[in-house]
Amino acid sequence: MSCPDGTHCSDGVCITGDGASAIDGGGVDAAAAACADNLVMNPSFETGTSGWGGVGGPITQINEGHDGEHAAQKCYDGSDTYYNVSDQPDSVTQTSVGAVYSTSAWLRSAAGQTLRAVIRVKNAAGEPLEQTSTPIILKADWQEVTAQHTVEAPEATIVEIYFSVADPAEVGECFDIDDICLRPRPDRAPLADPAASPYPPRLPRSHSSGG
Ligand SMILES: [Ca+2]
Ligand SMILES: [Ca+2]
Repeated sequence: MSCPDGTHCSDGVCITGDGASAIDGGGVDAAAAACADNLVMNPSFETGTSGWGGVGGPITQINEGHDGEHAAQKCYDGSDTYYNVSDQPDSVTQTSVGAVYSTSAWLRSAAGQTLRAVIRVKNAAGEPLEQTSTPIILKADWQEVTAQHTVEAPEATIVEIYFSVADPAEVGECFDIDDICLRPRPDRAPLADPAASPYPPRLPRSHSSGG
């Protein structure tokens, strides 16, 4: 069934957005549905690039998207040794030990750069404490990259995400990004059910270690 603008279909009923994901009415419905608890403010760039910044060059809205009609493009201008797209301001301002976050985004670049998707945790002063990153080699077609991080530092306060090319090949290279998700996972560490673990299963230990 089809629903009016600003609503979406759920179990055959047209309902309005669920608060956190109802940023605007401009074509973010698919992304919102795929990332219901999204912590980022502007995940799909349908109305611009607000909520995103980064170093090493400008970020602009482009008229093609993985989700919707638009994405963001980041281009290297040589002003730093690397370039990235970073949430601005940082997406999470209060976290705690044991909290688990997952992020995902869709990226593309015909230049074939290696990019890292990073979840970084900082203290209240904004100093980095810990991070997890996933590398991806960009291609001309859209690809999804994901990363997950469990907060461990007692002074952890802020959580941010960024998507960074550490070794640009040349000034003027760019990558496109769209459909960004950051959400808390309900399964705070430690995970009780191995079958539900997002991590690869551990190799069985020696039987002699039992007791
Ligand atoms: Ca989009
Ligand atoms: Ca940031």
